[in-house]
Amino acid sequence: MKITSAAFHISASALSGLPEGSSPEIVFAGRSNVGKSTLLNSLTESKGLAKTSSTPGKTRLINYFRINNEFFFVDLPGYGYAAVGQAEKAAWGDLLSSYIERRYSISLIVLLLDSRHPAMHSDRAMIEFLEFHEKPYGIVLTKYDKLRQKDKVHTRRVMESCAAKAKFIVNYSSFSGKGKSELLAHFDHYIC
Ligand SMILES: Nc1nc2c(ncn2[C@@H]2O[C@H](COP(=O)(O)OP(=O)(O)OP(=O)(O)O)[C@@H](O)[C@H]2O)c(=O)[nH]1
Ligand SMILES: [Mg+2]
Repeated sequence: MKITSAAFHISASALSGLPEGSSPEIVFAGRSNVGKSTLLNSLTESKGLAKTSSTPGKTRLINYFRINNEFFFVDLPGYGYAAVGQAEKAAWGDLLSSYIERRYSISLIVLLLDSRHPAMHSDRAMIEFLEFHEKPYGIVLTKYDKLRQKDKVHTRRVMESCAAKAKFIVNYSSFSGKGKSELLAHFDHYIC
């Protein structure tokens, strides 16, 4: 897949605010600060399209980006952000789970995991959730530029064992561009 255009479309804080219609959606999910928004910018080669920050909790809404005038990339708020209160955490959790469970136009969920800590409790819970609901998902191991050489094989093995139904596992660095063409090639299978 080649990305020829990318533009912000809409932000929503509730399911009722999501776009109508049946354009397919490729959704980026993962813990806060794992690099979802940076990955979206890297794929679309547009630096400021999705807002990024070194402080967790930057993305707080469901953000839609129109790609190639054909489908959407969806940038989700991260889960597991410690600094928000319990009530807000629960509300986000409800919004994310009901979005993933009920939104029929989702054609692929890309679950981002930090390659240095790939199987944290909240990530395993997300994988279980996706597998239980039989959602098509693939894994991107982010910040691969920071992973030590000696940990690479271990990280891969851990992922293969705990994400049995993942359609793919891609090593990614938004800084070097590693994994980008591989990931875009996977997307071809989900956008007709
Ligand atoms: N070294 C390295 N840092 C990265 C990479 N991708 C993202 N980062 C850094 O990770 C931090 C978080 O990036 P974001 O893209 O804002 O993370 P997010 O998952 O969207 O976070 P929330 O919006 O809080 O859920 C930023 O400081 C990025 O520069 C990468 O591939 N390599
Ligand atoms: Mg973000």
